[in-house]
Amino acid sequence: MNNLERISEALQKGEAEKITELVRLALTEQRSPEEILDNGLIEGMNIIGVKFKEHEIFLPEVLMAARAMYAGLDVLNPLLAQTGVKKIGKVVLGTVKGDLHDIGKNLVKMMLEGTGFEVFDLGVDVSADKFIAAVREHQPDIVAMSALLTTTMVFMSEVINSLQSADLRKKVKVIIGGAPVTQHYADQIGADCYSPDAATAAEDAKRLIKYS
Ligand code: B1M
Repeated sequence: MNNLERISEALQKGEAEKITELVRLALTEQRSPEEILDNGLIEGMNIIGVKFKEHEIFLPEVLMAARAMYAGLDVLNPLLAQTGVKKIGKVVLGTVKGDLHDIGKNLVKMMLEGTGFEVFDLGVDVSADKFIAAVREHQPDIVAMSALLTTTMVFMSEVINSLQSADLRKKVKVIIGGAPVTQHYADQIGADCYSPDAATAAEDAKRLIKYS
């Protein structure tokens, strides 16, 4: 078993301290932070998702896995989001109303910051009103929304409608993402962009503000 497989296994067991150790070790083996993230941490979390769906494990195990994921991200964060990059634009980011999943959203934040965006992170369970207030306050170039539940992705459309009613829609680009979200859904609700993963979200954000 290689170290990435060990990371995936430790994540599934919720072994946060071991994850910290294994991620550091993988870095000393010259593995890139992206490889450790994709083939170690996210790989383990995907297996957790399948086991949860098939009722092989329950919420406490998923929470432990999430905690272990954050232990790994704590080590990778400074490497993924290189600090000191010149700011190229502003993003208001949040997980939509009713939704408490924040691991993917936090990855998007890291990647955006690494690319040079200033990110105003509204957290989880963010209502349309909160998004609108943040847009008024921070005047961002982009509003970015994450949703992990089929029952909450509908609130993305509510935010876009509220931006329209508040006469703010033309002032911002809207990027959406999260496991149940698709390009088709983005087209349907009038978002400017669907990004399948955090790294692509950062590239798309740059493209949308025409930064080259
Ligand atoms: Co939840 N959960 N969960 N959960 N959970 C899912 C999403 C689920 C698919 C599990 C399953 O059944 N297989 C299922 C949703 C089913 C559905 O609606 N289709 C589910 C459910 C049902 C629930 C509860 C309802 C369970 C319950 O209470 N009975 C409950 C809901 C709570 C709520 O939100 N109101 C719940 C709770 C939880 C925990 C709190 C225990 C925990 C979250 C902890 C946390 O986030 N702090 C949790 C977890 C961890 C998961 C799974 C296992 C993993 C999610 C994750 O973090 N993945 C998940 C199964 C799965 O997705 N395989 C599941 C890793 C992360 C890196 O991926 O977030 O997809 P992801 O982000 C990706 C892309 O989607 C993308 O970039 C990332 C990769 O680079 N992305 C964006 C995300 N946001 C983006 C935004 C962008 C662009 C890209 O632009 C703005």
